[in-house]
Amino acid sequence: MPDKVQTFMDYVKAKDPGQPEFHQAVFEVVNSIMPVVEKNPKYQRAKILERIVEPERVLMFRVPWVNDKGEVQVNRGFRIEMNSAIGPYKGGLRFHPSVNLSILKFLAFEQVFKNSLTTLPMGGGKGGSDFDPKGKSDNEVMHFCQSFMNELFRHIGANTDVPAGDIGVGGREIGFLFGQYKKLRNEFTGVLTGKAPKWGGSLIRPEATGYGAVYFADEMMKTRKQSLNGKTATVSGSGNVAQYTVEKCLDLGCKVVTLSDSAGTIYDPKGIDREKLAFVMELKNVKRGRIKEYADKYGCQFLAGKRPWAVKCDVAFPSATQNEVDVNDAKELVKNGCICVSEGANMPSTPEAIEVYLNAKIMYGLGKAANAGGVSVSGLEMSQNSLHLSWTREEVDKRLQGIMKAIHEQCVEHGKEGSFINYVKGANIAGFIKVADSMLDQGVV
Ligand code: NDP
Ligand code: 2IT
Repeated sequence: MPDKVQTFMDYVKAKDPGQPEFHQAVFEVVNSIMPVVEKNPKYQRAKILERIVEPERVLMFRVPWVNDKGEVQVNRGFRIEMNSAIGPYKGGLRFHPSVNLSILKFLAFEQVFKNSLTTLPMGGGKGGSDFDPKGKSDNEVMHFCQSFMNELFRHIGANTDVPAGDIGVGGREIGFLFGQYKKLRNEFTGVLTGKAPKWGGSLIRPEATGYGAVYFADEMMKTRKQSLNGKTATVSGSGNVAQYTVEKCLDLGCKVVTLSDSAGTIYDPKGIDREKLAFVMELKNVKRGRIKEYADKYGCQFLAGKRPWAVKCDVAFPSATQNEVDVNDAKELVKNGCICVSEGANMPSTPEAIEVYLNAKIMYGLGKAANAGGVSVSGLEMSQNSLHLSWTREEVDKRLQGIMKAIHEQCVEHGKEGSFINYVKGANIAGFIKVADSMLDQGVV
């Protein structure tokens, strides 16, 4: 590790010990951008690095609610308002028992650079709770969401901070959160994205992250005169991002052979076709069941407790959670002939796994570039809300494709190393420069 990066990481770790995911996310960015900072004394004088790792505001609050048995439950709510240099704080809410300050700070930090790459005016934020929606009734989820919003509402707004979904937060939760916000504020505004199209949501928002990750993979493949058509892909997760990754792969003639959840992986060598995908969507979004039921129904293998990375593929789409691809998984992927990794999830690859991809010179699209389609269409939802109109599917999809192309171009511009494109470097530098220059313009605030 270069000296300057080491010194800065020592500073971050001393200030916030016990936040390993946050340190990991900061390291990845700082390792890419240090040469830019060293060449630009203006960033050093303005202490841009020291300021950019310090959230503008961190909110933590009690979320009490009553379950169906009449018992009082207490969860913890968070919102990290990381950076508003280029627009209102924007980013999802995660409901998962593992949620803590370190995880949300890493996600908020990533979001700052991701949102900068989208070309849209959005700052970075993230929030959520250690609430576990698994096994809860709709009624319990509603009461939890209402209590969560009873505190969050005073900190957010269509021009201040605009939350959306992430793990454990989909259309159902956004509906309950929006209903409570509207009741408390007595105003109907675009304060959340991922709303249903009937009441202000954008078409293609549910599809956008998965579609975008596939569009990004397609852009990467084009740089080597290849395409996804006829290729085999592995996908992890079986939630929102994974489902629409499969759908767009099918559109482009790419066969997907795996899906997973925290209990294991299904391996379907014949490929997940549209009928099987419809089964997965019903299973996961309506029945809220486990992916093993796919293996039971279609008579394929269930790899209990395993991730998909030992399955041979040309392209991998990690779409579940952080650090789900470790160094051994990455070696296995490369050994089995994988030529492209496009991350639907946030920070799914460990730093050591990323080194494996870069050394093997495979195409590696990191999350903040490859999964930016979701927040991009959230940005388009904000635009439509401001205009009080809604665009067609075709219009939104066309804009999404244009944005994914623009993100890819920025990565090429800043990440070219001879004939190789280092997307890590490209995305981090491009994302950073816009935010850093905006911070300079706005003075020491
Ligand atoms: P969902 O809640 O819809 O699905 C999450 C999926 O990942 C489930 O299959 C879940 O399995 C699995 N998963 C979650 N946590 C773990 C874990 N600790 N170990 C193993 N599997 C796990 O979430 P999304 O699809 O929305 O999000 C997936 C990823 O994509 C996240 O990293 C998120 O941050 C990222 N992302 C999401 C965007 C969006 O628009 N929704 C935008 C950009 C990125 P199980 O049911 O067993 O928990
Ligand atoms: O990680 C992400 O980009 C998201 N969860 C989506 C954020 C958003 O505001 O749509």
